[in-house]
Amino acid sequence: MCSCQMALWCLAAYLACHVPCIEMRVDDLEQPAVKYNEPPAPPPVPAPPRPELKHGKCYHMPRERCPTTAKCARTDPASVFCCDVDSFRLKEALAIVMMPNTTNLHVLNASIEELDVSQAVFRRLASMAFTDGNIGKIVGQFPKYSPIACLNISNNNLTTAKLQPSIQRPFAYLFNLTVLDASANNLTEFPLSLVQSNRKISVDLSGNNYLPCKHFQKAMEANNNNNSSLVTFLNYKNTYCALDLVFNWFKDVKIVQIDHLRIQTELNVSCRNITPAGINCTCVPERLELLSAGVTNLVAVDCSRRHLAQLPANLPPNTVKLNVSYNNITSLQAVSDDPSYEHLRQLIVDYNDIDNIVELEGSKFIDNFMYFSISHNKLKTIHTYVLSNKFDTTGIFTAFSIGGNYIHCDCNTEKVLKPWLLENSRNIPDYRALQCAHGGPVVELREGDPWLLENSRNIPDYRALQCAHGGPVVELREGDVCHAPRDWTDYIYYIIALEALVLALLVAKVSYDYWVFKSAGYLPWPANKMPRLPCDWLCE
Ligand SMILES: *C1O[C@H](CO)[C@@H](O)[C@H](O)[C@H]1NC(C)=O
Ligand SMILES: *[C@@H]1O[C@H](CO)[C@@H](O)[C@H](O)[C@H]1NC(C)=O
Ligand SMILES: *[C@@H]1O[C@H](CO)[C@@H](O)[C@H](O)[C@H]1NC(C)=O
Ligand SMILES: *[C@@H]1O[C@H](CO)[C@@H](O)[C@H](O)[C@H]1NC(C)=O
Ligand SMILES: *[C@@H]1O[C@H](CO)[C@@H](O)[C@H](O)[C@H]1NC(C)=O
Ligand SMILES: *[C@@H]1O[C@H](CO)[C@@H](O)[C@H](O)[C@H]1NC(C)=O
Ligand SMILES: *[C@@H]1O[C@H](CO)[C@@H](O)[C@H](O)[C@H]1NC(C)=O
Ligand SMILES: *[C@@H]1O[C@H](CO)[C@@H](O)[C@H](O)[C@H]1NC(C)=O
Ligand SMILES: *[C@@H]1O[C@H](CO)[C@@H](O)[C@H](O)[C@H]1NC(C)=O
Ligand SMILES: *[C@@H]1O[C@H](CO)[C@@H](O)[C@H](O)[C@H]1NC(C)=O
Ligand SMILES: *[C@@H]1O[C@H](CO)[C@@H](O)[C@H](O)[C@H]1NC(C)=O
Ligand SMILES: *[C@@H]1O[C@H](CO)[C@@H](O)[C@H](O)[C@H]1NC(C)=O
Repeated sequence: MCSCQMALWCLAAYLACHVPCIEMRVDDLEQPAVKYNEPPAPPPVPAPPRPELKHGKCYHMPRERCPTTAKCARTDPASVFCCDVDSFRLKEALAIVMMPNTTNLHVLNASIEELDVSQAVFRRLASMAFTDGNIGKIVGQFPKYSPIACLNISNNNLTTAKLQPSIQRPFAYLFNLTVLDASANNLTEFPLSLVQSNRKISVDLSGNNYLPCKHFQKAMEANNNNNSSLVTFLNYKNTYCALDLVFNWFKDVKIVQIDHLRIQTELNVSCRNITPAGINCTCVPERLELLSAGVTNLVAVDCSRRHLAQLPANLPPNTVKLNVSYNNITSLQAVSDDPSYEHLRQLIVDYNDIDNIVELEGSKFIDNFMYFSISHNKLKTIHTYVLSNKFDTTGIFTAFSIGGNYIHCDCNTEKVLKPWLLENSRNIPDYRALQCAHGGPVVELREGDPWLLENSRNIPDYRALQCAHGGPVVELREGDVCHAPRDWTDYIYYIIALEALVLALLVAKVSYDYWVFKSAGYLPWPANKMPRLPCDWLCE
């Protein structure tokens, strides 16, 4: 670890313990700057009148006020301001200008290889600022009980490595520190020791984009007994943190604004409210979206592999993605019924036990979805009408995934579903993986055949009863599924033709018999062998 950095932090903490009223101290520091604005500095004012106080600011002078005659000058009895110095000149100038009662120091643009904070000249400072320079290293340790309340090391090209060669916790002794400005550097570690002393502190870490988010989260979670945060982030909006691999909430984003952490904390709370209770879904911000109402955090919820028998309810507000893969869910009804599903755009229910999508008919989800994956379920039919007009080429691209379902295939499947799949293949990337219910033994169907199993004792070769089809729906051939009905109709035609033929023969025979009877006077066989019937009398 960087001992230099730690030393600084220790020093800050050390100083902090000596000042009871921090705010007052900071106010005192501000006052000199205001006084300086009056051009002629008349004899020191006896009791400082304390004009406007800038809370959370160290003694700080702009470049225009740089001393012209020397490197350092007193701007008021308690404050010293230096500009454009190197280590040697700084030492020299401070030796002259620092008084025992000097409590404020601002050094602008110091080019120093090693800044030793343990020097006696800094011992009495309550406000110490080394800004807008280039500091090679910060060494030494602030003395025990240092009164420093405000420390500004902004914009010095500092890295964590430069902060801590020798001492582990640089700010450990800064017990009176209430403001730390380490902005515009390149620190990679957060001064966590600052938040371990149970004191309130304001820190500005903006412009250090490589500080791990984990550290910020810890600092944000640090509360005193009163549940108010110990750490206030100055320049909050411009403070960013880096997500490392473990803290992998925001997938494609490396550097995020720290407000995302607060959002995540709130999200964790609503995530725990998902029912059934205790299923430990994880909820992450999916992305920000500008809506008319302002910026909205869209949420992705993952409840996969939770042994759920039904869809979870009471999702966090603005849930747009839900992953409930690998559960035992049988129904999609909640998607239509539960109001917390109304913003859903992506639903992943792979590897469940759902047997139809009819429950989604007319739901908001069907109108809105961009991705719906229901692969490896127990769908028996694809009710394509539920998805009518969904895959129009206009509008947002929509993907639907249904592979790994073993549906019941018949002629209708071949005539309706197969063309539908082919037509929408762009939107159904895995359309080739939609299967007809197994060819192969009926009893090895996913559901089996209960009747067959029940009566297996009486049907010794029950295992040999085969299903007709198997294989991808798109490879169904008309001949496989539609031949039975066609045979039947063909047969009907044969029968009709045969009947017509028989009728014609009959008519011909009767006509022939009549002609023979009329001309020869006898009836040919078999008419002459037929018994006389009552109606025959009528004929004669
Ligand atoms: C540090 O602050 C405490 C109160 O917070 C105060 O009593 C003490 O005098 C301060 N220490 C110094 C050295 O100013
Ligand atoms: C620290 O110094 C920077 C750069 O000069 C300045 O912008 C900032 O306001 C100072 N911070 C505090 C807390 O005084
Ligand atoms: C600080 O000390 C100097 C000389 O020791 C003195 O002139 C000045 O009045 C003192 N200032 C205050 C505010 O006490
Ligand atoms: C900072 O000080 C160095 C000398 O120490 C000087 O060369 C440089 O110009 C100064 N930078 C600015 C911005 O004035
Ligand atoms: C910042 O420090 C590095 C060394 O750590 C140095 O190479 C670089 O020139 C410095 N940048 C500036 C702007 O001084
Ligand atoms: C800041 O630190 C990061 C990581 O350590 C490094 O990649 C980057 O170049 C540094 N930036 C500057 C300006 O030194
Ligand atoms: C909690 O905060 C309130 C006001 O915000 C304050 O009156 C009270 O003393 C605090 N309690 C503790 C234990 O800090
Ligand atoms: C802090 O405590 C107050 C009551 O003391 C409570 O109303 C508030 O919700 C709490 N805040 C957090 C963030 O827990
Ligand atoms: C949110 O909860 C997850 C565990 O589900 C935890 O790892 C993470 O640290 C929490 N984040 C915040 C900001 O509380
Ligand atoms: C959820 O997490 C809690 C504690 O982390 C654990 O006790 C519980 O068993 C988990 N529940 C499930 C369903 O994993
Ligand atoms: C859904 O969850 C499963 C299991 O955790 C995972 O393998 C899959 O990649 C997730 N799918 C999406 C689209 O996030
Ligand atoms: C859920 O399904 C798995 C296999 O898919 C099975 O092992 C498990 O027993 C089922 N759980 C319940 C509660 O049905």
